[in-house]
Amino acid sequence: MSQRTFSIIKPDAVRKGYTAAILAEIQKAGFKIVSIKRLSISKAQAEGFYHVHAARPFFGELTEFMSSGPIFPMVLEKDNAIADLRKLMGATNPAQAEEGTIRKQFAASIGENAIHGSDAEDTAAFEIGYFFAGIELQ
Ligand code: DAT
Ligand code: MG
Repeated sequence: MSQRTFSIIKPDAVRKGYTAAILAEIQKAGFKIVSIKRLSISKAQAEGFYHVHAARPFFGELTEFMSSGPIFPMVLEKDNAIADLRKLMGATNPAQAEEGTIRKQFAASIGENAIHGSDAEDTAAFEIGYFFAGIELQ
C-alpha cells in the first residue's frame, strides 16, 4: 500500500553538490517526490526536530551540524516507503553501509551522513508536520 515518509538531504551533501545525484537515486528507486523545499534551520529548530535524541551525547554536535547550512526536506511516497527509504539510505555509519546505498556513495562520517529518513509511521507523521503545511502535501 502507498505510504509517505519524510527525508532530508543534509547540509554536508548540499555543500558538496550531491543534491541532484541523491534525488536521482530516490527517483530511480521509485519514490514520488510529493513536496520538497530548500531552507536553513536554526539550532533550536534542529533541536525540536531531533527531540527524541536530546539525551544522547552527540545531540549538540548533531543539531549544530543540521543548522550549519541549507537542507532539502522532502516528503516521499511509494509502497512501503518508510522501510524502503531506510534500505536505500544504508546504515547510519557510512563505513557500515552497503554498496550502492546513498550513505555509502555520498556520506563521509556517522555524524555527517548525507540523508535523513523517518524510522516509523509515527515519526514520519511528526516529521512531515514539522516541515510542511497541509497545503504543500496535495
Ligand atoms: P539515522 O539517521 O540512521 O536514523 P539515528 O536516528 O540513530 O540514525 O541518529 C540520528 C542522527 O544522529 C544520525 O543520522 C547521525 C547522528 N548520530 C547518530 N549516532 C551518532 C554517533 N554515535 N556519533 C555522532 N553522531 C551520531
Ligand atoms: Mg533516526
